[in-house]
Amino acid sequence: MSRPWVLISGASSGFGEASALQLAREGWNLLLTSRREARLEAVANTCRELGAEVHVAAWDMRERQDTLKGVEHLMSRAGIAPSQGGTALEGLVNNAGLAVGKGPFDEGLDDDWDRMIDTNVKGLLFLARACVPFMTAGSRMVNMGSIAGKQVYPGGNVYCASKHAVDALSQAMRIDLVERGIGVSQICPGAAETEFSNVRFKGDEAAADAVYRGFDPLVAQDIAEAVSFVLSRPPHVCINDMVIMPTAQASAHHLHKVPS
Ligand code: NDP
Ligand code: 8X3
Repeated sequence: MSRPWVLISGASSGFGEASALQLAREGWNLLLTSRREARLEAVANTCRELGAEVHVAAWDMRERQDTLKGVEHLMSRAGIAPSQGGTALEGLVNNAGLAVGKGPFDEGLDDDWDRMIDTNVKGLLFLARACVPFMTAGSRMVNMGSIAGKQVYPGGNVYCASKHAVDALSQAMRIDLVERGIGVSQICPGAAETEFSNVRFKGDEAAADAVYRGFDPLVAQDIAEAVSFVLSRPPHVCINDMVIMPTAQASAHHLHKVPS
């Protein structure tokens, strides 16, 4: 049997990179995207060593035309053309996203708000819409939500709003795609140590490190295994929503930290 194809956004680091490696090990072929091409190529080469066929394309998901062109390019490289009786895209991991800044909304910066809303909400929509024509009954979409899409916390305002939008869109997409047999899942992690906080705090490594000090956070591999679980359910099963937290984090507001 030929290996199924999955497209992963945000594959240059964190959850996306770990998911690419996990799925390559499990027999998937990969289409990888993000903005940093050299990082994508490095991930792709490791996945190829694991036996996967891999194609990469770098673009900024905030650009709708680039997203459309990027998806068409990747589908053509992989020979994915279900409308012509060809193979289909069996998985989409809509993972790229970011937080930028943390503080009261009335001190928020326009550029930070634009980056979060344009990437986490509109970018996710652009990619999903571009990929659906290449999916068929049995294909699955996995949207990367967050505990920030279930609860809000101090200083999280716009990031939380963007992830609440992902929560709403995941439910709406599930409704819109049910008659086509395409399953839509959402994974909502709590605190996970990736490049997320380095991006949020704009390269302030001390601030980023402090987020994860005093407890055992999730690591990218924890989420990669959840992505793999969701994608590998039998055709009649759809995991609608999965909230995954570090054991030390009981909610967005309750993090048990032990001073070192
Ligand atoms: P990382 O910063 O490690 O990864 C984010 C990925 O998104 C990178 O590959 C980045 O690639 C890509 N990306 C960001 N902006 C764009 C853009 N405009 N166009 C294309 N790609 C983009 O963080 P995580 O792995 O932690 O984050 C992945 C997802 O998980 C995000 O949606 C995040 O909100 C969510 N999340 C993270 C949690 C955490 O605690 N870490 C918890 C809950 C959810 P590049 O820079 O190369 O473009
Ligand atoms: C990332 C987790 O709690 O920093 O989505 O918002 S949190």
